[in-house]
Amino acid sequence: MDCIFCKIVEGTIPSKKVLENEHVVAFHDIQPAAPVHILIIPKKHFAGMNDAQDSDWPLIGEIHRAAQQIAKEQGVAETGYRLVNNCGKDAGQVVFHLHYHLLAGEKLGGLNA
Ligand code: IU
Repeated sequence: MDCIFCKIVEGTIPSKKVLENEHVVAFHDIQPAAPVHILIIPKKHFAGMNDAQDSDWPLIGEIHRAAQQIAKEQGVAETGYRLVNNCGKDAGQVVFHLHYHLLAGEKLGGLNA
């Protein structure tokens, strides 16, 4: 399968990883949209949120737990952060391996801004 995020999981494409455990990898986005911009992905490949199976919900929970840990480690837990999943064309999803963006480090625009 030709998936760039699977290659990042395997390590065949380099990334600046901030967290890795049995199920989840997190790394710096190559085109940061905020001072802190980290992508959190499952090691298991699925294209996006629409493809999550019932058995995947614990894994989605693992991603949220990783986000909580990363926010603390990046020093943004108190100032605040946003966790975003883009699902499909209208949301602007361009990489079809499920991922969440953790954005922080400044006052974020958009929702409630
Ligand atoms: P999106 O939710 O699919 O739109 O986000 C994809 C993100 O993946 C986007 O912010 C890219 O900058 C980022 N990215 C990356 O960090 N490394 C890569 O090799 C590729 C995309 I391709």
